[in-house]
Amino acid sequence: MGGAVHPIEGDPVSDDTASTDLADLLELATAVAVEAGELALERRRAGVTVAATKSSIEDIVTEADREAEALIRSRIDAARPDDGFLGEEGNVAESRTGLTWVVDPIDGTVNYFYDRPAWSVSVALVEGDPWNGGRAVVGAVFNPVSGELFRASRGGGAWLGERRLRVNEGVALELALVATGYAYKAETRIRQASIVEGVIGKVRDARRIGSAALELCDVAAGRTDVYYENELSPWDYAAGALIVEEAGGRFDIHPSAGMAFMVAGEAALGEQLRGLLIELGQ
Ligand code: LIP
Repeated sequence: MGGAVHPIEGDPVSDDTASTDLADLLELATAVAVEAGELALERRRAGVTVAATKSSIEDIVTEADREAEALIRSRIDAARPDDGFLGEEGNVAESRTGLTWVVDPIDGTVNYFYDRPAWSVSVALVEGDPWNGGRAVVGAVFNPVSGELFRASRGGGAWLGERRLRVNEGVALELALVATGYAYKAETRIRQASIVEGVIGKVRDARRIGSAALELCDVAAGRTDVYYENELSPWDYAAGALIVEEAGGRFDIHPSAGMAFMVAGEAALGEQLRGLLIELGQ
């Protein structure tokens, strides 16, 4: 693993966190992300069907999503039974330590369903309320198809394998490669498309993976310059946001008269993009 890892400093939430070395927490996050990712890949190779839909007919869940989240939950409960848990597929537990594991067992579910090689397992440990200002202290994002494992600990840097990650700096908006994503509801996508129409002519180009966690890791790795999206949940971004921050970038969620949106990237570029999005009525 790359990078020194520091104990949780500052105002520890409890004696438990004060004495807990982030290295142990990061190792746990990594181990469960890789194990769940390997399980999901095995299920993908055997063939995948839709188990149910959620917010819309496009918002699908597979049995593998549920099985991977159950695996992660069982491993975390065995190792750290007093921590909270917030999983996309419904595993929720109150925290007794002030720490909550925030998990997307398969981020990029539609890509997974279509066997497109762009999906990931995202595991973060968040200090505070994941829905209201909580910040990850460790995070791991694993792409089982490519084998790429992105990791970060607060103060310990962001890593892809042994490579230290750094966001692109000094990029002007008009030369920025911008990533975004779209919601599951058609009426929201129509609004998002109108925003993209206003952005696309003012930047280098736009990209869309279909996994927020991988989009954030791409920003951290300098593969795109900046990423914005709205209607994401903590499980989509908790780990990737820490990876971006530890790569020298910012991750901000901006309230808006329209739809609140997040922006991730180098600070000055993120601010330029925020201004454009607000101007476009985001
Ligand atoms: C996905 C996000 C992606 C977004 C998709 C979807 P899921 O999460 O990672 O950024 O554009 O609409 O929300 O549902 O695959 O875990």
